[in-house]
Amino acid sequence: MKLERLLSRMETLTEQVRQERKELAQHRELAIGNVTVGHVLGGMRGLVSLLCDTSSVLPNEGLRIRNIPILELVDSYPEDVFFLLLTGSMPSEEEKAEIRAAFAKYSNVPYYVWNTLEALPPDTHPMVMLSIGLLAMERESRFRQAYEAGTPRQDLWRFMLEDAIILLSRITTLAAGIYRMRFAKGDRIPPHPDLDWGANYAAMLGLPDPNGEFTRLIRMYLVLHSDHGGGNVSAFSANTVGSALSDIYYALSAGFNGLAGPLHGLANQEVLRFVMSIYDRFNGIPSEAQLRDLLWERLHAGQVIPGFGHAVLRVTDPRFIAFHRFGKEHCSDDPIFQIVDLLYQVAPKVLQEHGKAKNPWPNVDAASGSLLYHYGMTEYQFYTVMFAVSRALGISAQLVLNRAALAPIIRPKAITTEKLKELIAQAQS
Ligand code: HAX
Repeated sequence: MKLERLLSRMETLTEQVRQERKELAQHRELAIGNVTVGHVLGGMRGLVSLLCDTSSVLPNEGLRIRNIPILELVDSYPEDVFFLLLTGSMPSEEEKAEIRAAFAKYSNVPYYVWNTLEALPPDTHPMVMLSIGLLAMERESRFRQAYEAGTPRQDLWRFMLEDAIILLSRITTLAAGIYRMRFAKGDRIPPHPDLDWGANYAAMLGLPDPNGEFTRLIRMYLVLHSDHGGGNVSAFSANTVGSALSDIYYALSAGFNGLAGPLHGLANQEVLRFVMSIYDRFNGIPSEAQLRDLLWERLHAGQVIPGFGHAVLRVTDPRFIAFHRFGKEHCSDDPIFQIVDLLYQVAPKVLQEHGKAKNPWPNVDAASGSLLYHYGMTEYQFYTVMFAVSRALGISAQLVLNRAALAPIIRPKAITTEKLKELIAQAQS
């Protein structure tokens, strides 16, 4: 693999990270927070207990990738953002060429993966197909082969990086092939070695793109979803699996299985389903009052408003802002986008009145699907795969960095309800 520049940066970075972790470990006993009963009952929400340097999510601002606000990266190429996630700097022109070539080099998916996917029942969810497709390729993991050959632990990150590049190189081909197979779109479109990662993906999906707008959307989509800190379900699951020195195929597949949940990545599918149901019910775009009534009806029925709220964010998600701007520019006549736009005006007020959601503002999933729909990707069961392909960038970078840092196995402690009661009684007496 010809990645000399990236490898030499990573070597320096690895030294630095290990040194830094050694210094930090001297303060091992210093308390930086309290574990409360609320943390134990509440899914560890807000409990600071992980290190993640690829990106951070600031409640009042949103995502920063290596401290760069996401809105400053919307016009970047996703493979350059992978370089940024990994190393902390944007690539030079030579490094850009190197990473682009590496992402293109391994983009053919082995035949046995297609055979495996073709054997599945035709109504299998595309996220299941993606997860199975990745796991089928596990036999090719260089990381696992290196581990079995007795490679010292401090050198394993190199093989994780090789696996990451190969996997990222292939995942767009795999996802596009799944799209075409699952939704009977015709033959697979092979990867084109001269195209950048995002353009190749757009081309392999095979949707009409007469003026390159869809390709632009896909590049932006891949960047906006590329990473979101280390504590979300998919990143946390993938890193937990990776911490057992399972290779990237196992780890990413595990992360994606979490992404497939409706409270996480499946929300983009749910949003479109919801928007379509609004369109069908009103035979077009509802009035503000009709939409408000419908949202209340939903809340009274104990259902969430998909695309709104967030576990960490307390403002409109900047990724939503980027998609919304794109929609205003390119799809403002599209009724589906118009309903998304109307929801943006009405839903926050309703959620505020309802008074439960800590964040009434739209998240990334509120607009992304309406744009894909506009360009002809009407099969919303596929939207979480779009999210997953993008998130593979960030999770892969995190897995490589964690192996470089010699991060230990993740092993929090669980206690029984009885023990928790006992601890509460002790504290009260
Ligand atoms: N509609 C209705 N009720 C909502 C709500 C919404 N959009 N968002 C939060 N609430 C409710 C919660 O269900 C919770 O109710 P209970 O106390 O009865 O359990 C209460 O408000 C407090 O929740 P919270 O602390 O504000 O939010 P959480 O951290 O518990 O959950 C979620 C965050 C994103 C899961 C939540 O806002 C939600 O379900 N949103 C709708 C689904 C969605 O858009 N998910 C995508 C999130 C982005 C993402 O991760 N993408 O991958």
